Amino acid sequence: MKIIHPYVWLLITSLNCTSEKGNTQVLPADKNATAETVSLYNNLPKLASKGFMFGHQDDLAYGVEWKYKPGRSDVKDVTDDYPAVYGWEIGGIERENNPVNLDSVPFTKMTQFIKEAYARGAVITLSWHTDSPFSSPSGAWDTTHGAIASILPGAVNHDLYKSWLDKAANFIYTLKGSRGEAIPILFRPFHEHTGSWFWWGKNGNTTEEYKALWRFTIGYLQDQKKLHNLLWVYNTSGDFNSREEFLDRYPGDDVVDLLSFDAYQHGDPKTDKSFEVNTNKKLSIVAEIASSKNKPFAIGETGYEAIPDANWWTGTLMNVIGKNKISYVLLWRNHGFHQQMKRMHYYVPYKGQASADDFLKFYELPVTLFEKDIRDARIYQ
Ligand code: BMA
Repeated sequence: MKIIHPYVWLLITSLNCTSEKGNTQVLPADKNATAETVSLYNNLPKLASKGFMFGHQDDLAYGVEWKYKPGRSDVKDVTDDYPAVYGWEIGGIERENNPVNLDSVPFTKMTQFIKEAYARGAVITLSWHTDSPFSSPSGAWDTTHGAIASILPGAVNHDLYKSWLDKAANFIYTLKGSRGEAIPILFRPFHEHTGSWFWWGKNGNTTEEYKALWRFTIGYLQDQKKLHNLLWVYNTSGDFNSREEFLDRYPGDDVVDLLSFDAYQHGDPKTDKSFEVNTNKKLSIVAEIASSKNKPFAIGETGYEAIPDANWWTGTLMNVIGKNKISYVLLWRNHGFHQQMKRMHYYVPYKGQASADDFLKFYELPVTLFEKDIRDARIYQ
């Protein structure tokens, strides 16, 4: 038997806290996280030992052929069940008096959808395609270099950035459960940062600037805005090939709760297996890092636009995930026909869609967790 030195023992126990129920709980990055947030964080690995939660962006707001129909969801139309995870996007909240996000979803409706889903026991994650600080409202895709440097403390756009965080916090304050408790949120800001398509991306900013932005943001939202319901999701794009590359701009174990990356299927999976093989490899890299850091991990975004392959769910996505014990996989939004893109833009089947039967098979697999599978887990208690 290994003898543990008393000092090491003290260190181990001080990293954890003990709940009223006597269970040892792992604390998230926010040491003042609310009870529900701590419970969710501790339930993520428990759920991951059973399977992975299925998530969908904007699920309750619209589907391929509908908009704002109470209770409706393309996932539910096909499976008679709701997703276990809901992704919502707050891009646009930083604009002055702006009632809708960048995809025209009203923030008041978003609040309602989030409350509804939380009341049913689901998990909420938020992303933020924040405007560039240089020419608001220019969008997240203005990649003019030096954007991060311009919003760090002391820099020319710092007050502007703080005013954006104030607006985001005001929105997050509206997310309350029936007892007035703050709804826990998996917060995934500055996502796909290893790519070069967003202003916070790799090309236009140094590693140290990215880390400083992350650390300033978490500090401001926790200490100034008193938000204690956020779990912080670190997210890269799918372009890393090693532990070092994935962690290049990692801001630190003390400010990150979950690890994730985004990767999309392109090309025909029937003739080209590279997405499946490569994404599975990347997931294994992240799984190893997550295990060494004792943190849950996830696929932050994925999908095959318009899902032209009838077997993509069981034939490709299941192989991408493989044996990796991810917490969740989030499929991107079901916009329907996109006027600017001039093509269909959706990632989950609607009733009658080419991959709907396979999606049902995927749904029925014991490892895929939808709302009915997690309802009894009482993840917030
Ligand atoms: C992208 C597309 C865009 C959308 C953006 C933010 O992937 O879906 O149409 O504006 O995400 O949600």
